[in-house]
Amino acid sequence: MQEVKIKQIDEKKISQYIIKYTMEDWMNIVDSDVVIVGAGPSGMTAGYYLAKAGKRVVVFERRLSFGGGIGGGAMNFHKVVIESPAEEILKEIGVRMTEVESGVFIVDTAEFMAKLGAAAVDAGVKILHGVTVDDVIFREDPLRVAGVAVEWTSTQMSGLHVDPLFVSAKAVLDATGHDAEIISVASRKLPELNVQIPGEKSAYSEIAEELVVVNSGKVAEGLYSSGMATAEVRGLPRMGPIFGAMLLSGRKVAEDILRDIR
Ligand code: 48F
Repeated sequence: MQEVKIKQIDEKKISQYIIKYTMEDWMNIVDSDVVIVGAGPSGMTAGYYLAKAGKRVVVFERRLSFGGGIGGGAMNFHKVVIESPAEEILKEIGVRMTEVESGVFIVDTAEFMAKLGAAAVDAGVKILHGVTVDDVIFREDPLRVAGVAVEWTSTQMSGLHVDPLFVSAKAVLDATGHDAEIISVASRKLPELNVQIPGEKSAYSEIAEELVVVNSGKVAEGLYSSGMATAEVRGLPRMGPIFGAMLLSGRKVAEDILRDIR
């Protein structure tokens, strides 16, 4: 067997490197162009297009994984359905698909998550895991959302009273899925934003997909929704394990944000 000579590193140097480079990243992250909350399909797609256009984008994800609802597929089956024209996006990032009828594709959930995450990271998106966003920052004259408050997910789970850190941004995207957590907290704490939340309706996949895409976009100045957060905020039906609209709504909201923060 070939001898393998492994470089030896002192424990304190391991710590020093991690701390130094983490803090360097955070010094930039606290002043981002766009904060995206949630590394699900719509959030990562939005991040991919925003970073490709040169914006400084951070995604805060509560969990230690990418993909949000992709991994669970439908009832844990490892396939989801994608419909035209969303396959354009998957082709662009190299996801293999089987066309099961004209304009309808089936994909593997693990490949979908891994390649979407890799595409976003390669485009320049910073994805931070284990971070929960629990509030927004706002400014008056004109009234707008100007960033978010972040906390470690583990701190939140512990129930300890720890104040968050703040991250400023020109745009905040709520890509948190069915609960629209960021828009919900903003509408509750800032009634002057005048955002009502009718709540998501039961399933009607045929119409829900298009409705989610066209309704994704600005909710208030500086605050945007994509994916299932849009269904919650606009009172639209759910659609289950068909994911075309998640990708297309991410692309659509990225285009809207690029127009607004140019
Ligand atoms: O739910 P999720 O996948 O959002 P999406 O992009 O896609 C929805 C589909 O997965 C599926 C569907 C499609 O037909 O119905 O449900 O709308 O991903 C949302 C991500 O946001 C994270 C959460 O852990 C998940 O990975 N998240 C939620 N709230 C917070 C958060 C928060 N407050 N801070 C940080 N991350």
